[in-house]
Amino acid sequence: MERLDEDHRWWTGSRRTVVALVVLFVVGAVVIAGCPDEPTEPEEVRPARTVPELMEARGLSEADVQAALMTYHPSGMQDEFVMFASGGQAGNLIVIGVPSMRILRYVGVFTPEPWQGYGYDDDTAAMLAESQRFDGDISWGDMHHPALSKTDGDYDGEYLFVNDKANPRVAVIDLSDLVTKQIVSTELIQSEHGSTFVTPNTEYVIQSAQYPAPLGGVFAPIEEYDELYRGAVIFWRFDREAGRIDEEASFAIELPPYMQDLAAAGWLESEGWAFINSFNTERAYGGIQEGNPPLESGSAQFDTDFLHLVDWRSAEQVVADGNTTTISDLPVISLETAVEEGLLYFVPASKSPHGVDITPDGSEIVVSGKLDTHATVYSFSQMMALIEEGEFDGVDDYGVPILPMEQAMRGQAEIGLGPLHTQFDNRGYAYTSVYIESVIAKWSLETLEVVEKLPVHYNVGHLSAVGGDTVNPRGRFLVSMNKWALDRFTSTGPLFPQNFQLIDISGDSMQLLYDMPLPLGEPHYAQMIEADLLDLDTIYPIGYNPIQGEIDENAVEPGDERIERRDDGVHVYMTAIRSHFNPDIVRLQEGDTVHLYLTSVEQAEDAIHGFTIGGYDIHVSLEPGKHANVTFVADKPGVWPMYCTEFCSALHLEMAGYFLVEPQGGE
Ligand code: CUK
Ligand code: CUA
Repeated sequence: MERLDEDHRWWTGSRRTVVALVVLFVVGAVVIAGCPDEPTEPEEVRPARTVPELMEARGLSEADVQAALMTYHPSGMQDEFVMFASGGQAGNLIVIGVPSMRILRYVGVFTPEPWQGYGYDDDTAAMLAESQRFDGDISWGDMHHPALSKTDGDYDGEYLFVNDKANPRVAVIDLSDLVTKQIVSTELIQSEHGSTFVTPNTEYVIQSAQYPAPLGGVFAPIEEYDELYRGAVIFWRFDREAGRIDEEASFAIELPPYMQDLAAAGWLESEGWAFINSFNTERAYGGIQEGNPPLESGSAQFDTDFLHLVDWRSAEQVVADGNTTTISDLPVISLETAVEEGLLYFVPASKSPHGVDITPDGSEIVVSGKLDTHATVYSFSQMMALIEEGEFDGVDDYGVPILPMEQAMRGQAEIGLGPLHTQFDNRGYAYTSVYIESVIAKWSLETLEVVEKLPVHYNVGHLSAVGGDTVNPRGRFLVSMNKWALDRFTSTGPLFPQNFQLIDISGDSMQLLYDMPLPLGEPHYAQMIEADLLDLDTIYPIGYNPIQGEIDENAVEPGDERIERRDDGVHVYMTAIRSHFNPDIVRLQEGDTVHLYLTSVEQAEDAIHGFTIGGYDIHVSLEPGKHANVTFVADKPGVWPMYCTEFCSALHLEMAGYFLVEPQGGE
């Protein structure tokens, strides 16, 4: 450090001082000598302003300017599409306007979200707590795949489902107010990945396991992997009237201990069937220290793995007939029954398959191999014919019939290195993300020929086109969800953002329009829908409890504010309106149980209040009309200011009051 300082303090060295003075003198002499009698005009340093000047100064091409004009939204102009993206490990949902790529909202799902008061009031705290498996205390989630509800195979804009891979959970988000309404969890499986995917009329939300484990969360030695470890697929029944998953009407099917991966539900021709790909047909389970190959190579021995075909319509009947075993509160169809009843078939898929996607007409299923270069296009009708005629290439170790691959597929598209996921447009093209090659490959569904590859930056995982996984893909835009960002953005240290790249797919060739750094999660998948297909309420009726879905029984009417001391504690009926809480002084004794009923009696858009009491880890968001209940024990004596946390009016700072907690025994 000292040495560095010495080197840099050049002005302290006497020799350097002499050199510097000489330089200054010479420069000064030149300046004076060069000074004519009349002063020269200083060169104009006006910053670039006109379009040509800006293009020149910033080195922009015409394509850049065109891209800017396609994405720029002047103040007040709204986006045509809305993208719902997973927030990854943040366990929340990200709402993004497309094509501007502006983040509009986060939605708390598997993780407490302070701004929304999500996880802090009684109802949301209970919802998060009840979703805990094995009475655990999980504070995060690993969200992967948002799924919009569908009617006749197309988005209907009513609900959205998301999954937690780490702690098998599925959440229901209501698109009338963008609030998480329900989280269901299961102890049947110990990890999941093939979720959430919905059947064409959202009869079921599909959740399939990933890493096999004994069903029901019991222990078994890993040496008994083949015999006791299992995968499973759960069909969560969605009750659209109630807007909730009906756990009672849900069921599961036991699967062999391959690592089931993504899932998809067929539509139109293939309606009634679900498709789940898998890897690790080898049933490797690692054990590097014990002389086994690591899972990455142990699971890559065979040339093919299995795409699972599941007849969920017939499975419904088997469940109705009671031909199930209950595990972890779910009726489970055993593997044996699934085979007997013809509910489950396999067809080989190229090495280590990842995506599984249904073509818009529902007639074909596209599966890519991560360690292969192809996307395989399976024909649903050919597979059904093979099943009908009982033409199998034998069975696997669990007795599941295997369809011959060659006769099951129409063909293969030669895509490139590491193809993953596929989406579709309205002009007969498929778009496949190619991870290792870092490109989006556009190929013709008719000829199975790649027509174009667009480099993306870098290592694309999922991609999302507008309606790209429906019977009605819209084309227009595609977002490449890249895992690596490398040199794209100003550095933020060792943790890089994700890179969402917006691509225009409406022209003859794909055009990259915009790079959006995403500073959250590792988002995996997203879905895009027309903004005007959403019908969001912006004001709740006064006293509405968004989680209960009705006017809360403790809703407070203006004029009805009060504090009641009862046997079970102190009941505080409080309203919020610009710019006061009423009551604004709450007198308590140490140890009192406080039942706080908070109603916003605002009915003006965007007039949002927040409520907190210092010291008590309480925060509530009060959108217009919203009601929330907060129960807590006033166990910390003292003077606790309460205040509004949203700058709601000119007198927002005055929207405050006190919780006075008198110590026991009075002091
Ligand atoms: S996965 Cu992440 S890139 Cu969870 Cu759908 Cu393929
Ligand atoms: Cu209400 Cu600030």
